[in-house]
Amino acid sequence: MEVYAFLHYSLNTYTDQEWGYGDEDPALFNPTQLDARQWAHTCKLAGMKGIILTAKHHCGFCLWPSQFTDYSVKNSPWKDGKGDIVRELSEACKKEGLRFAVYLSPWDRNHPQYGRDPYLLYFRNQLTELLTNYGDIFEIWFDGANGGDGYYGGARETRTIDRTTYYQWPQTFSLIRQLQPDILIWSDASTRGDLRWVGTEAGYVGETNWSHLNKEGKAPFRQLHYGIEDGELWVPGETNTSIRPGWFYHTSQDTQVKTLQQLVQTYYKSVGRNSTLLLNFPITPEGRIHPLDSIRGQEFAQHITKVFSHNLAKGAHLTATNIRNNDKHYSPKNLLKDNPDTFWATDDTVHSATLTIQLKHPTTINRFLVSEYIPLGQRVRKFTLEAQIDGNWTQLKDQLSADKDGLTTIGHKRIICFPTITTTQLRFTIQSTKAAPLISRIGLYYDPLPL
Ligand code: FUL
Repeated sequence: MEVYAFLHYSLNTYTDQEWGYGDEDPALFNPTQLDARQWAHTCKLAGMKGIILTAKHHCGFCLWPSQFTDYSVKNSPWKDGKGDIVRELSEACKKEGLRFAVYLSPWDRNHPQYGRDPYLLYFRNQLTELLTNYGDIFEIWFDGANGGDGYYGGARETRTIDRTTYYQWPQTFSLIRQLQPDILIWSDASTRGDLRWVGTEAGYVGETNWSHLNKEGKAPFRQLHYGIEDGELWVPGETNTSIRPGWFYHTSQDTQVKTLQQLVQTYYKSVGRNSTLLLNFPITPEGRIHPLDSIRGQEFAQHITKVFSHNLAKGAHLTATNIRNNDKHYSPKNLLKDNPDTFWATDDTVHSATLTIQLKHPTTINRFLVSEYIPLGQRVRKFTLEAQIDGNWTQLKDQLSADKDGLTTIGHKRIICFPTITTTQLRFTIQSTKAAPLISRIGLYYDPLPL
């Protein structure tokens, strides 16, 4: 899905907070222009394929009228307590052709039983409501922040839990998979989910980014950020970040919306590094995505579409040092087709190979895109990219990379950002791979926006 949206909305929106304590009055929740269609339409125009909504954040306030608590929209003045934001957004997403997903905070600073056994039943009841009543849910997001001080039904105390055991994740996961067999579970709990946090919320993943993790419990930063080359499980990275400094809306941050340049860099450092990008828009107290964020989101999508809709390698002559069985089925010609199901492959014994790209005319470029055929795994460890410049083969470096090892993993998509050059010939060399490389796509592009 490459790029999808996060929407943060709760009582925090009305108290100018990031984390509610759990005692905030539901009467504060009173949007005057709430329009889930505006959210969905804005995300669609921002090039997003789906939306994840904070159905319940740490404060415990529910954006749907859960039958298991009074701490929800049903006790707010909005629509006289008859509204359901999860319903409105799931329907708006359907209309826009977007997929829909939910964030449900395991930590609940309002619930009297949080930290004790009965809360688990409550948590699973809520999961069941969300995963039963709102159609297909593509992802469920379980925040890593868990336990601490809170209101807890008036107790106003600190409750710590063992986040690896308290939620009994194995049972909770099987309930989820039973209710929504195709769902992706985002979790950094002891039981592996289907997607992993990349260890930072600043909007970038490691240049080396394996989509694998191991089965063991909690992963340290290195493993989250770079993946594990020989990990047994397929757990791709999802890069989450906000278009503003905060996740929730604060008027004081209207001047700090990320610039187009920052968003494009974030794209290169996430989608361009074999990760998805989960970009957050905060909802305003009126119940809208702010015009500044909405316009920036559209500029971002338009920019990416403009740059990547013209593959300047189209029409190039491609030759490879090895083609699997010399069979045209695996020819490098596949690399310029729009068909993601075909690829260039080498013989099983060949683990290094060079592809030469002969362009028809001198061409000005500064981006190289390459994709592996992911259904058969992520394989490439190391590669180089060279261009003929003034009669010399010159190594092209990734300007956004701090990795001294040179160019490493590829995965679903890797975009190399190098300084602008004009050339007619390039060489893409796979130097090391875990098995015969299977490359499904290459592209050359020019992005006029400075990095
Ligand atoms: C964090 C939370 O504590 C933030 O409030 C936010 O929801 C972010 C996406 O995840 O861990």
